[in-house]
Amino acid sequence: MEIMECLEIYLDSSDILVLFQMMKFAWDSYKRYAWGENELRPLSKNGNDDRTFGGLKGASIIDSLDTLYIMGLDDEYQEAKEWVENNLKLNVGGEASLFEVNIRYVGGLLSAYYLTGEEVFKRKAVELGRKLLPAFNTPTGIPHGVVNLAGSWPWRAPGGDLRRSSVLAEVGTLHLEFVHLSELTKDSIYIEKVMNIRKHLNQLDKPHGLYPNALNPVSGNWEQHFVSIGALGDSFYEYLIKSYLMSDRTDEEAKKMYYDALEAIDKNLVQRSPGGLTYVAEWRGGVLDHRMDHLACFSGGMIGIGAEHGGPGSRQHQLDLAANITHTCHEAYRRTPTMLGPEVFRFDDGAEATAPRVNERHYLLRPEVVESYMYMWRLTHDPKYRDWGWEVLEALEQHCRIATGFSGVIDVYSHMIQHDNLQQSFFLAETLKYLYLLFSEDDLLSLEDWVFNTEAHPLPVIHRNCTQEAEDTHPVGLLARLIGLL
Ligand code: DMJ
Repeated sequence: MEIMECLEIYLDSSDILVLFQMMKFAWDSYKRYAWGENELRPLSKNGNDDRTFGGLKGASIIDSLDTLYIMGLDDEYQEAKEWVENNLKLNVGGEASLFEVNIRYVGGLLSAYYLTGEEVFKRKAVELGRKLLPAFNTPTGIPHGVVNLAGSWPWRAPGGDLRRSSVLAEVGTLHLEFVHLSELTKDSIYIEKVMNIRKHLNQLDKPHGLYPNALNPVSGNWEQHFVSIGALGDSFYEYLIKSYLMSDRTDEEAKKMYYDALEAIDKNLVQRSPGGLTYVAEWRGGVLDHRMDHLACFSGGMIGIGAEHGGPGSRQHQLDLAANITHTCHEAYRRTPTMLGPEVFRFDDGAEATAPRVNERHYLLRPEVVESYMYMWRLTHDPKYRDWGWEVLEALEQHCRIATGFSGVIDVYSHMIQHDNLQQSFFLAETLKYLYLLFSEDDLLSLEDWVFNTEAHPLPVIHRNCTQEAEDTHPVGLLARLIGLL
């Protein structure tokens, strides 16, 4: 079904209308106080000018394009599109996070292009993608975390210091977007860059089959043995299974790397608390740290979507694991008076999915828990996932909504709410989108036809029958060949 056809049906639902209004309120607030800036600071009523994006502006606009479009917020989508046409300047000269620019800007523009067919989004995505290539000019081709958008870039970090470590989640979260950049430009350079990273990671020795979170872009070796599916590791695993799914299930190498990694995680990191909660601990040189980041809660959904393809022997086990992790993340929310989850929750010294440390109690409007609810709902249709999503929606309205926008909160355990003064762009890209999809029909962005990048920007599955005509020259054929060669 066409997306716009779907909308007419879905807009009858009152759950959907609430989400529609929340998105409109977040958008209108950003527009009123921070238009063109990266993010809204709702308490101070101005824009957030952090340098993560190297001087690029309008992160909230790019991150919102597809959400506005699928929600049918037509006027707002038009405003966003016009801003991209007239104001998105890519000739900036700052140092940007390769990962953040890729997932938010390149991913957001690609997704907007695939949903709407508007050439401007494709043109900007490709232009920006090209500007990211100097990051790969290292002795190993493992990119730096930081790229100078002005152009040529040596492999030394700013100030001449060697930037020693590249981060697993950062180097491993380029694949989906880069495959599509090659697909659109018919230039294999993007695929070659990310296949080189994968090949390198695949052939490294791994302690107990686990991937450490940091590697050296000069030597290509692991920097230390810290393993986590939360911060620094998370979306590397996500992009393996999604690369397989986005390739119409032909990318066997990604598939194997994903299931091997998951097996090692299951064996070494997955734990059960005394109270019966399943969680994924972190691993520091062989010693377990019994904590989970909020970020790690995406893994319920990831393991869920992968369960189908891991073979009949593991399917039920992986579905149970996905459901159990999602349940634990719900508990982390349910055990706070605000019904919002903390940034880190622990399972030691008597803690059970709670945050004893004061500096780990914030909620930044993050999406990972509702992301897993959405996937688990689509996979099981168990109504509890919609109930849990509704709880989050109510908590957002009660505690995060202020007169001038949405804001994160500093302590989810306190009845005296203090706001952090930031409406993160991923709140519009991910949190509200996943909630909207949770309450929509399954064929709105069907999981058969779309994969979501790690910023929730949908990218189409590259169906095999679209690739057969010109297999020798077409980038997807080329991808297939590169995979075959490795
Ligand atoms: C988002 O930018 C992405 O989901 C990323 O993978 C992790 N962090 C934020 C949201 O929490």
